[in-house]
Formats: sequence, structure tokens, C-alpha cells
Amino acid sequence: MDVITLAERYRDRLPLEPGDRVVSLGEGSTPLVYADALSSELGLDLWLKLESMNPTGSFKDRGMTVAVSRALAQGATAVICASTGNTAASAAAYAARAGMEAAILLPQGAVSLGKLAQARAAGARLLEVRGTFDQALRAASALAATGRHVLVNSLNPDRIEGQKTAAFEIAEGLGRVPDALALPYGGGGNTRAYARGFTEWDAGTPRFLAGAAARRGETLASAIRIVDPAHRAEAETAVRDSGGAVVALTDDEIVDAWRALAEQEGVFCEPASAAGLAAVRKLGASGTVVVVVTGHGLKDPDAVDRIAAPIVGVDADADAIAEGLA
Ligand code: AN7
Repeated sequence: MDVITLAERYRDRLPLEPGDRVVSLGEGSTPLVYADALSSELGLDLWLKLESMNPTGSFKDRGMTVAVSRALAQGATAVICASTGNTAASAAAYAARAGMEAAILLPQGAVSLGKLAQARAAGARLLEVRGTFDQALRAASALAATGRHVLVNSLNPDRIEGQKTAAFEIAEGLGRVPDALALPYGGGGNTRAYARGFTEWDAGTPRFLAGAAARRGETLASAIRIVDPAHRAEAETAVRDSGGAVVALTDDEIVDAWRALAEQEGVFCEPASAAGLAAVRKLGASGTVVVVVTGHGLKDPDAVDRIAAPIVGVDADADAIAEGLA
């Protein structure tokens, strides 16, 4: 038995041809879990869509299965992306599975440990660009335009097509479209993907709460350290049309939400992934609310020093241990 791919579940809604080889790692079908403690705290019905449970630990895999499958079908032998880390980890894994090369441009000193480890392990060509993510993305697009590499950033429309399937799963899982949907807003590709997904599902659209870093260029949430969102116009129009809002968040607000997810719900995500919850807490919402948890906590172990208590050393002795626990 092979894995059930997104392409099989949503075959009629994705741009894949019947004969195409689908490059899949079993992405999608992620858990939608009820958040008891946070629901009580906020006075609403809060659900968490754990996109952190995708094969490489982030929502990017939904888009990457489609983008890499299409690149393969078109005869490409190499993909390229610029990335704050999760696109890199995903592109590296799916390219490896497809037998393709992956070239990855990283903003200097700005990608967390786990994501780098994933991309390196898959054998991707990693280049650290002396510059920001925004500069690296422009360079990746320019190189892709010369022909050998297919760009697998979300400027590639196949990425958005794949990512829209998360909206389908949420509507199916709840048996209805939620009243609000909150998620992090970096480049805006994912916001756009959810908007498209709910539009195609054709049963109403939730209010979108898009949590962005107030200080985009400096936030500790390195995944969304993006100054100039590639999808700003479309993403913000979709948010506005839904009656929702873009919510500018301080790092303290993001860290508080991140701690609440881990300590109150047992959901360990990377800091950027808490921006959806932070947006709900800041702006308020009502009814049935889905918070999208976009990436796994193990991606960014260094960040844990910001929330967790230090580890205490003890002798292997019951009295000393009891004292250590006091
Ligand atoms: C965990 O990997 O841009 O608003 O290069 O890794 O669609 O950009 C990652 C973005 C949210 C923002 N949560 O999504 C990349 C990259 C996590 C992320 C976002 C990202 P978009």
C-alpha cells in the first residue's frame, strides 16, 4: 500500500494530469485538534490545524508535492528556491525523492538549525546569500528565468494550488467552514492559498486573521522575517474581503502565544507558527475558529531558550533529586 496523496484525494481540483508521477511523502491529512484550554480562555471554539505534522514538518509540503511533480512532468532536472528555511527543507526532500537537484538560497545567518539540517541531509546545494530573504528571492527568480531551474517558491502557482487543500480538509473535518481562520502572514502565499481553497469549496469564507510581525525585518520568528511580501496585494485583498484583518504582532505577543500552545495544549511549534493564535488573542474572534500551526517546534530548538526553564543538574541520588524538584 502506498500513501494516499493529496493528488489522489483532490485529483479533480489540482493541476496534475492522470499520467503524471506524483512525488509524494504522504503530505496532508493533518490533525485538526480541539484546544480545550485555549477555548475556555478565549470563550470560543478553537481548533488547531497541525500543519507541523506534514512530512518535513511544515505546510510547505502540500505545495511542494504539486510543484515538484509538475516540474518533473515538464522534464525539469533541478529546482531552486530562496527560503527562510521551511521551503528549503521541503524542496530538498521532494527533489531528493524525485531524483532532482535542489539549489537553495538562504538569507545570511537567518535560518534555524533544524531546517538547515533537513536541507543538508537531503543533499541539497545550499548557498548562503549575503543579503536578506527578499534579496535572495529576487536572485532565485532571476536565475530560474534563465531556464535550468524551476522556481519552487510560492511565486510558482502550483505551490498555491497544493496549499489550498488545507482549506478543503478543514471544511471536511469540521463539517462546515469556520467563522474565522488565523494564520501567520509572511510572504502571503499561504493566506492566498486558503482564500482560494475556501472560495473553491464554495460554502462561505471564514474571516481571515493574518498575523504578521510588526517589525518584519527583525522578528525573532525567523520563518516570517520577510520585509516585502511577494503576495501582499492578493493576500491583503482576500483578508479585507473576508471581513478579517492583518494583525501586526510584537515579538512578545508571538512568544506568549507560542508558550501558551506548548504549555496549555502540548503543541510545540516554531515561533512564527504561533502568529495565528497571537492574532486571535490580540484582535478577538468568536464562534468556531481554526488556528493554523504552520511549522514544528523541532525546527528551531535554539528558540526554546526564550520560553523554557533552564535544566538543573543533580547527583543520581533520590534526596538530591527531590531537592531539585522542590
Ligand atoms: C512556519 O520557508 O517563506 O505567508 O521560505 O515557514 O505563505 O509566506 C516560510 C514561511 C508561516 C509564512 N509559517 O507563510 C520560507 C518561508 C511558517 C513559515 C510562514 C512561513 P507565507
